[in-house]
Amino acid sequence: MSKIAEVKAKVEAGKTKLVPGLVQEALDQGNAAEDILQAMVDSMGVVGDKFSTGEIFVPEMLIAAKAMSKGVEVLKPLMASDGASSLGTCVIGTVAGDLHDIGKNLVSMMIESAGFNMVDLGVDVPANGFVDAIKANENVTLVACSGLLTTTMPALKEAVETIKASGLTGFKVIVGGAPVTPEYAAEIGADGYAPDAGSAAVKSKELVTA
Ligand code: B12
Repeated sequence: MSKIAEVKAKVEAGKTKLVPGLVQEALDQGNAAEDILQAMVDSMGVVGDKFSTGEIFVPEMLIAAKAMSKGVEVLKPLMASDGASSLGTCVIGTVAGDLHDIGKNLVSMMIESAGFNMVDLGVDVPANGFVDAIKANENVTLVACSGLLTTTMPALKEAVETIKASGLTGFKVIVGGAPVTPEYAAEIGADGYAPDAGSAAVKSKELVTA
């Protein structure tokens, strides 16, 4: 089994203690950080499918997510920026009722590498939490809202509407997450949408420099 395949298998199995070492070994063997990350993202797809079919349950899903997060920690220094931020501050969070943060964390990492200072509000962020953070931080040029559940899509809508109704200006709002489509993003009044972390960075830069 290749080292990357081993990383994928151990993330799926939730081997939190083994994953960081395997990720490092995969890097040492010359594998690109992006390829290792993709293998772990693929693992989450497998885990989700197994959950759908009742083969595994929430605790297994949670432990696999923890294993992936540990692996991402090893990759982060290789993917994050050199600290030169010139595009302003980005406030990011997962909307109310939603506890999924792996995708949000990857998006945060990539937006940071595009040149933003990040203010991460974490998960289960009420709509007003975004508004409070825009007020509390200087030079907020971007607000990024993540939602992973079909049941929290209304919370995404509420977040965007509350931010827009706050009267605050000077920033753009980008949304994303597995159930979000470009059409839905436009419908709820977001300024931008991206399907994954890489394109989120490109879109974010485009939004604030346009
Ligand atoms: C891990 C996981 C969990 C973990 C989360 C741990 C954590 N720290 O994140 C735990 C165990 C907590 C969990 C709980 C639940 N989960 Co869950 N979970 C998953 C799983 C397996 C992986 C999610 C993930 O991390 N994917 C990998 C990342 C990299 O992908 P991503 O999140 O989609 O993010 C990418 C893009 O969407 C985008 N993106 C994301 N955010 C943003 C934001 C912006 C601004 C932009 C531009 C882009 C963007 O870029 C990201 C990177 O490329 C998915 C299955 C799946 N296939 O996704 C189910 C899944 C999302 N969960 C699901 C469900 C049902 C639940 C529960 C309701 C289960 C239950 N009965 O309790 C609870 C809900 C808890 C809650 N209130 O949030 C369903 C959702 C179904 C639906 N359509 O709504 C899924 C799809 C599983 C399934 N197949 O049924 N879950």
